Amino acid sequence: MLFSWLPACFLVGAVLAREITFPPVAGIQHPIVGYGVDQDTASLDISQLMSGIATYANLPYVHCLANDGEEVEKYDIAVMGAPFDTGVTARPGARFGPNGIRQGSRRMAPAFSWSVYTGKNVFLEGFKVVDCGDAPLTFLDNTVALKQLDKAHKVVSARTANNTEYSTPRIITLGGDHTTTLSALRGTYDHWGAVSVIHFDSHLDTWDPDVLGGGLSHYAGVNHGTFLHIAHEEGLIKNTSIHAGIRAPVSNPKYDLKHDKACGFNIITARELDKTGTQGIIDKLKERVAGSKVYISVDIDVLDPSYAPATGTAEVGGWTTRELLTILDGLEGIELIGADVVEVAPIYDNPGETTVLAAAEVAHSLIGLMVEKPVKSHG
Ligand SMILES: [Mn+2]
Repeated sequence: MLFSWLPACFLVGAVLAREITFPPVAGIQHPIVGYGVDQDTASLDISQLMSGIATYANLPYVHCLANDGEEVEKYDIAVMGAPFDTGVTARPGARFGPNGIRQGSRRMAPAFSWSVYTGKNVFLEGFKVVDCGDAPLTFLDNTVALKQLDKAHKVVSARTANNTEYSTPRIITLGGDHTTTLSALRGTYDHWGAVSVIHFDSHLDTWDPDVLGGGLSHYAGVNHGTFLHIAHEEGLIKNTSIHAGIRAPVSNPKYDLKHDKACGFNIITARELDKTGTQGIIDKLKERVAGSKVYISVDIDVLDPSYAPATGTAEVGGWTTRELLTILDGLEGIELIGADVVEVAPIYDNPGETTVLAAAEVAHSLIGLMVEKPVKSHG
């Protein structure tokens, strides 16, 4: 009885298979799924997700770095790659991070992004999110490369946003090694002044350049372990900043920790999560940055190497991807003016793409925080 309908089913299938009607070429080779979907009736041909050029989450590509005078499509949140990895102290390879993260996001698209947790679709909340491609950075001279990245941030954030009420676009940078955050903070300073940084990382990254590399030359002192010291020195960040997920050893317990505090940071260690749960971490982060504008930097090495093996300076004993996403989403309501996910070096990933999938979802969470709380710039 149970199987009596099966032959009929096969018959229908066979007939349908003979009557395939191909869609027009534009339908087969749809460049980007992007926007233009009707929120109520949005349907998606999922075969389109893997076609065309890979942008982050199949978002439209916009030439945000076009020359003066060229017309540029407007946007509110810009995803921009920073292919730079010559400021690392361990494994290189993060210059391929931006495209790795895009690859990790190929199954994401505005038409397929309603959250089962919130019921919302962050891409369809009135703020236009686009992919600007990568900033052009030389790999032959770090000083020049970082100046190029400074400029890219200034150009992309200086355009008038698509939303009429909130006129300054916000940027999510796909790293790149962690040095790239320095350029992002120089960019946000122009529009929002000094900000609190929530820094997800296994390492402090506030090392004094005289201790980490700078003894050799000034050039060597600007690297992925010192950029927060430099950001503090340049007055870009507030003394209400905080690290989360710290577990890597320090070289001098007295000096390094005192110096970290002087740079404006409190520390949440990785194991604190075992005691307080994710909500305890969320509460502590929110309390620390209350009343200030916030920049979130996510070094993917905050995750345990079992969840993110493809990174420059892996440290065991970290958080799970679910824990990190719960904490990020729990920060809803903060005034997020810029963010990044960095230190993704795809060459060390596994065939399951564990790291780039995690990084893509981290960026998705960061976009969600931006959309939930629009922020007006001061000029
Ligand atoms: Mn870092």
